[in-house]
Amino acid sequence: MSPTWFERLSSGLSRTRDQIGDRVATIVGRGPAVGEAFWEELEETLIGADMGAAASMEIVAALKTSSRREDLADAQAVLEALSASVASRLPDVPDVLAASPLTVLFVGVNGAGKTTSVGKIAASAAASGRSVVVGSADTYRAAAIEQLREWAVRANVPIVERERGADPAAVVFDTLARARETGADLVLVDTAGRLHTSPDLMDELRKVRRVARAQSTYPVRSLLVMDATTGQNGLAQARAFHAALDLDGIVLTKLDGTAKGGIVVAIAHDLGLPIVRIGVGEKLEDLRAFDPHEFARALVGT
Ligand SMILES: Nc1nc2c(ncn2[C@@H]2O[C@H](COP(=O)(O)OP(=O)(O)O)[C@@H](O)[C@H]2O)c(=O)[nH]1
Ligand SMILES: [Mg+2]
Repeated sequence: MSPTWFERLSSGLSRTRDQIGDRVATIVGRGPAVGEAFWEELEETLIGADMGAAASMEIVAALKTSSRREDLADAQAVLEALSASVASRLPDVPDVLAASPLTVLFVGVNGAGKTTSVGKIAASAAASGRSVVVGSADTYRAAAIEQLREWAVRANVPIVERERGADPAAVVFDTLARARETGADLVLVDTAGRLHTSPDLMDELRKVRRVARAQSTYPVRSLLVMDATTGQNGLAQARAFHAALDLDGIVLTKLDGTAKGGIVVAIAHDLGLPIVRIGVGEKLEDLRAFDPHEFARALVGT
């Protein structure tokens, strides 16, 4: 039998979980006294998993006040309290992608997982009966057009593209025209990777979005695709993208390659944006909706 989503998620987060679990076992194992040193080390452990200093402090402070000493008698009790506290800090909101009709722009730096995420989301939406069109607005690299085409074929959804070097806004224009003709209810637009430090490229994205809004009555959402392995650096990028584009959510990829899965907590704390999808691998079935309780359990390991 192929592994369930929770098994894949857990396996993807194993490096983070091992790190948190081992540290908690060590610090609890040092003795029954849950003193200042214990709390300090717990906080360091959370910061080490990339939850961010502010969120880590808040979590530890909350655990400290809510728990009487005997409640945290063993590592298991600490992990359970931690899991509940993490889950309570993660946004539990309706799926941004469930809206219909909808146009979604996928933005982010190179290699974050934009093209594969568009492909995976297109495939699962089409499989669940939605009418999808994808637009290939990464016109900088011929390989990107090629790559999205492969996904579109696999997902059995129409793709709109132009030649390399074409104006991405023109691709979006065409894509929305196609969506209108075919009555598609979900339009997914891949864009070229760009650094948040490039004002010209940020302007280009704003233009793409303006055209998307002008060309159709579908609401337009902008999702940042972010590579979880980039940690706090990725978070700084996310802040800049959010400031420039007023994002609607995050697609967080590559949680399988990192011991820093706590970045989810930092994203929620610092950006307050919903995590729309999480990725734990390269396969189609490795990208799914985010569930705070499920995630906290897989992250902390209770
Ligand atoms: N391990 C892992 N690899 C991923 C994940 N998401 C995407 N990738 C890989 O990351 C690489 C870059 O992805 P791509 O979609 O081309 O990034 P883009 O430049 O943002 O369009 C590809 O090899 C993907 O298969 C993930 O969740 N886990
Ligand atoms: Mg790409």
